[in-house]
Amino acid sequence: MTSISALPYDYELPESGNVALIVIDMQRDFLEPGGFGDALGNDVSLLQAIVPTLKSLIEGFRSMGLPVIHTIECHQPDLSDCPPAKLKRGKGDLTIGSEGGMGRILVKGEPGNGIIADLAPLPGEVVIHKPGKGAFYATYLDSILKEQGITHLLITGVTTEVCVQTTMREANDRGYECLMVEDCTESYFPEFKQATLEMVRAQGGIVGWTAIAADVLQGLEQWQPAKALV
Ligand code: C5J
Repeated sequence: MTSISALPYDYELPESGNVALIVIDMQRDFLEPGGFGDALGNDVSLLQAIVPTLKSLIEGFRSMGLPVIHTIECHQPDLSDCPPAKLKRGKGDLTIGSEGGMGRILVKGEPGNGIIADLAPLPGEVVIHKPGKGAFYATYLDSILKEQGITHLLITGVTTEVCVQTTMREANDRGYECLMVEDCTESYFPEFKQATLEMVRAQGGIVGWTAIAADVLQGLEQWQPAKALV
């Protein structure tokens, strides 16, 4: 059995079944100056800091031929898929659908809704457009994972305590073995990130595991040849 050095204990890689990297919402509006996150007064440099490590992890997956799945939080231009409760949340000047620095906020196809250039999906990689915080709600993600025999999810992206954690909890309830990659996820609130990591792995890994990217890559590199022998 090959495993990744993780908390609260080693994360075992499957003998049959596959592993996918999930990259949550690395969108221009959350990460770039002049975007939605910035306009709300957040320090986007906190989120930008994970980009080099996440890029290396994505490249590692690609070089091993393992699936990389991206998500984008977005809504249809007529906002028909945005529940009123989500639409009216925040009470700020900028809400979903209003004109921001990079087009309409969280609207599919707008410049700010795209994934940042450094982490652009390659042709053929799955991109899930999700109207909720969790990537399973109102999407085909579960069917895609099942079709590809994926049982283990390594979860990254932004923001840790919102869309990343929600997706990990949804996945855990559906029976996927989930690990959050500590240095490939970030929050505008560092204390929320820390709390999320701790709550995920509390009580013997009640939601799953956490590990750093270097340990993830090391485990996967050992797993690939072992899996080829199975
Ligand atoms: C938020 C996200 N925070 N991707 N979205 O609204 O976490």
